Amino acid sequence: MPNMKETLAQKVEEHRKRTSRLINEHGDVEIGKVTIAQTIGGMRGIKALVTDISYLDPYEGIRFRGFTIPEVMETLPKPAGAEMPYVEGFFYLLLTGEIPTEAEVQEVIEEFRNRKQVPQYVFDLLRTMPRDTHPMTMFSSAVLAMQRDSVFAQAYAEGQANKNNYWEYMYEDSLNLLAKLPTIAAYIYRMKYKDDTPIESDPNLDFGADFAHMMGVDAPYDDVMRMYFILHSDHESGNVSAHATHLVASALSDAYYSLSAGLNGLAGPLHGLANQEVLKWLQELLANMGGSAPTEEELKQFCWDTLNNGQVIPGYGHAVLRKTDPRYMAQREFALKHLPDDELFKVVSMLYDIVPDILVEQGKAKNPWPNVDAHSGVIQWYYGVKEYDFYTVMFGVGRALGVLANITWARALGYPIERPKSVTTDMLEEMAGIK
Ligand code: CMX
Repeated sequence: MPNMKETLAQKVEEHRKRTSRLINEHGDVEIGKVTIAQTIGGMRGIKALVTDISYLDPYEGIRFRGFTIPEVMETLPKPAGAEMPYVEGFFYLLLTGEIPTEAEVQEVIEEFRNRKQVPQYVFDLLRTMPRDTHPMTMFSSAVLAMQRDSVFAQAYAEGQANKNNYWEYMYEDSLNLLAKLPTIAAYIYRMKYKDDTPIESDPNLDFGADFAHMMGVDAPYDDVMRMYFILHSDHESGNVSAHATHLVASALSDAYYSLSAGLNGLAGPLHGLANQEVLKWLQELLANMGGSAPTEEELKQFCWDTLNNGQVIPGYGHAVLRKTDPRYMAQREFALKHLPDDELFKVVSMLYDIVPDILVEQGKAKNPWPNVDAHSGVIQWYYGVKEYDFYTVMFGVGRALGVLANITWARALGYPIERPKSVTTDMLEEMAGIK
């Protein structure tokens, strides 16, 4: 049975022919036009990136390697008694495009087990940082610090790496990194919020279960985290964390530099930090109600107050999606099953009925529906992880699965350094015929 790397190598070989053919024989085919609004407006909708790992349809939502979220949850192998699939098997799917067998998943688990030892200097570094440092700063710094161990950087410096084998070093770095991320994230959590009482990794547990164990939270939190990591993994290449990772990697920076850059982008309130913002906002809302359950009218008023204050309603809207995020729906289904009577979940459900109409009435947001961040914090809160400024770190662990698979493929297909062209405002005015 070929292992994950051998399977990937075969896929890479086949795929390279498709990419070369497109560039060499059809490189001049036009696939779109660019307007002034797109150039000024964050490049929305410009088709300028290629990825086969996930595709985001505005109305259907995300597909991972062609599979919808329910199909992923249904099809991938699961640990005995678990509702959610192994994260390792999901990573196999992202990387190779194939649904792994149980034996193939076990091999990936073994790969991660062999690579999960976090160097002591990472813990030392984290301990030197002021404890009130944002956990995303700690997480990103830890990833960056491990750059000294990059096998790509070393091979490149020693002249061993060439365009044909770059991806193999990127693959090694990506696996080395991924295997360590749950331990680093949980260490930050226990150090910062749980009186500095880190819990050792259990080598017999899978990615999701070991993270839950190191967080010190009982089942079914292992399933919560398998679901969480899978749902947050990938959302095409144009979102800030994926694109930042890809952009930095395009300069032949290694996986450590690249992922750290992506995490820094994820830490922005319009992106990953929104899940922290949602919980903060919900807590303010409840505090405003004096702790009692809010009525529909009170919720509407709070939403309008937020908007009239010039703030966004966190967890709602999206740059690409034009319907309720299926990642929101997957978490809602989980909540309906496991925490239907939770007070916070009830408020979140009420907001789902109220906010879209308000955003439509306000008339600004192109998508009034909830995104993934509107729901993830509520489930964490229910299971006792109430330190909401930690939530984006967990998003980052999940996002690493997608972006590291992507930059491994980008290296394999020889995607070049990114360098879009800029224009001046004068030029745009001339093109618009107003100058
Ligand atoms: N509440 C209030 N106003 C919103 C809004 C929301 N939830 N979503 C969009 N708008 C506003 C925008 O701020 C913008 O206003 P201005 O014209 O005054 O600048 C206008 O509607 C048009 O924006 P858009 O084209 O619909 O949205 P963008 O593609 O520019 O931005 C996003 C997308 C997600 C940043 C935006 O919807 C937003 O800020 N949402 C709240 C934050 C959030 O939930 N982010 C998480 C997204 C998922 C993730 O990456 O994790």
